[in-house]
Amino acid sequence: MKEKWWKEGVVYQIYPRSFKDSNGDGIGDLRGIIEKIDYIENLGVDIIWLNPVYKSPNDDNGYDISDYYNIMDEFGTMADWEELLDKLHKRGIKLIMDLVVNHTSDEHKWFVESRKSKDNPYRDYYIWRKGKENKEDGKEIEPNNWLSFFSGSAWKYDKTTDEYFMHLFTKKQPDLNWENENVRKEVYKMMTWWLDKGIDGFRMDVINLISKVDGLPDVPKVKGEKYSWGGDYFMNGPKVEEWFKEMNKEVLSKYDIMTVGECPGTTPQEGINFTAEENRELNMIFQFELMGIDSEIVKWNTKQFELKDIKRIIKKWQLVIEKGGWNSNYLMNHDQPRALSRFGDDKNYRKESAKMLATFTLTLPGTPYIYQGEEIGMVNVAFEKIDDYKDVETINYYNEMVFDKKENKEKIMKQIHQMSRDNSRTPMQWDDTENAGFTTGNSWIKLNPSYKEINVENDLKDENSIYNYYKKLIKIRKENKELIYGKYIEINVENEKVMSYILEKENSKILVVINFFGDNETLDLKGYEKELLISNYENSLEVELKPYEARIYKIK
Ligand code: ISL
Ligand code: CA
Repeated sequence: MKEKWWKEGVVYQIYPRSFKDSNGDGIGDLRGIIEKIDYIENLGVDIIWLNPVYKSPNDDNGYDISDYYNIMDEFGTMADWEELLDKLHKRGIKLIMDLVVNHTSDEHKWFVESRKSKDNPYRDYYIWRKGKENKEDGKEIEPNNWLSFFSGSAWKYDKTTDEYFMHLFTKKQPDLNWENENVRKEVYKMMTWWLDKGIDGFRMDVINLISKVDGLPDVPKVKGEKYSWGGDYFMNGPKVEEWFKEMNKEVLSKYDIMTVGECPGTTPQEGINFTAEENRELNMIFQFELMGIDSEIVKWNTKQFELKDIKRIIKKWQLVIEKGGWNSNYLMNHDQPRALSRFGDDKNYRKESAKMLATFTLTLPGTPYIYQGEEIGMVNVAFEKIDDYKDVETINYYNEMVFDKKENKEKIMKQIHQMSRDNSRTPMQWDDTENAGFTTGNSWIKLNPSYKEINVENDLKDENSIYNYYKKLIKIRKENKELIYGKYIEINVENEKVMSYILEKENSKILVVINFFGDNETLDLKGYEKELLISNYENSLEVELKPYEARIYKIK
């Protein structure tokens, strides 16, 4: 297997709005990140993925870009950004930027032009269609019945030209028309511009959505619903690989960079197609299978996850690596609830289960991603009032369920407490002073009151903190290349509570044992002559695993 820096590196994701505010306006910013470089470096991570910092009206917190070539005012200036890049590079930390090109903001100049008239040169930059006649009552309806990611139709009517434009996300995020060669050229030009500024790669937002099926047909109707999920018609569509290859040839292949494509709804076979080296497309993708193990049909309908699903998913995605591609491993990001609250126990075993989950993410083949706050065991928040939520997906969901569908408000708030994206977007908890040291002003979103106890300052002081455990794990990962390039061999497959696997590289082996739940378990490891590298408990017994206990051994 070829060695690559992006296989060996550990990624730390920064959501700038919530990381550190440097000027008291309540919004995290680039100078705030600069202030915290020591902190990041000390953790031992190698690569930063920065969520979008481009000009944006912030309908979807920066994922609605109105100018790809400039920095959002709230976040600072291009000079601040350049200083950040320079300072990171001086410490040997790489920076990958978010690339959001499935859609733009409706305030982007291309869209402002596009909506003006049917013969505008930018018209075809977006996906415009006429409405169609509803057979039942003869009234005009949307061009098709696709549901948007964030509730309601994926189309919006525009009076000026009496047509509809497609938006798979919010109404302020019109989808670009990748069929148009000029669109692709503009995107490649913009990517080149950023790469020439010295960045180290891209995290590509919903990049497997750029190719929609021909004719944009209706999806089979879900009974009682006006709009239905059309994923099959726009995920991994017919031209997606052709355009990945083109992008690679025109742009990516010219630089020593890393690319990770966010690809919801992707199978391992597609993962292989997108990432196998000889295909010259992407380096790795984010697949979503683990994010679905605790819900049914829609993310809001949650259920208890089962370890057998985790085992099955992890095993099956090893195929991607075996076939010459690469994986990425994450348990959360800015779109997901806090992993610790979701897959661990944030009340009785907060530290133990946070360390357990860290052990899992950092010992699987593939590149690991840590999301800000995960390294100190931050937990979900439960705001009482819907007004305290800022995320457009959450607010749209609440409105649809409570006002349109007359669902019980308490039930919906409970779902929001569990699954809202704002769970991961409350500000980083630096210390126990007012506003957790995040801002001296009014924070753009309320803080999680847990900051009195859970904060960076406490974790830095405590030798046995979650933060220091992450630090040790990262070091262990670097010192034991089996954890990066080793072959994944699952053992005790039938065990429904404990996950254990061996990573083998040239006859050298690492054994990982993880109790995923809050009960004591027994596991016979007598057959292995081994040395303990790390555990989340001080005194590990030979056969008994304590609640959420995780251990890494070197096999002799
Ligand atoms: O957030 C989700 C579920 O709660 C996902 O469905 C998410 O919308 C999907 O993974 C795409 O996410 C990305 O693109 C969105 C943006 O809102 C997300 O923040 C981004 O990560 C549109 O740009
Ligand atoms: Ca600020």
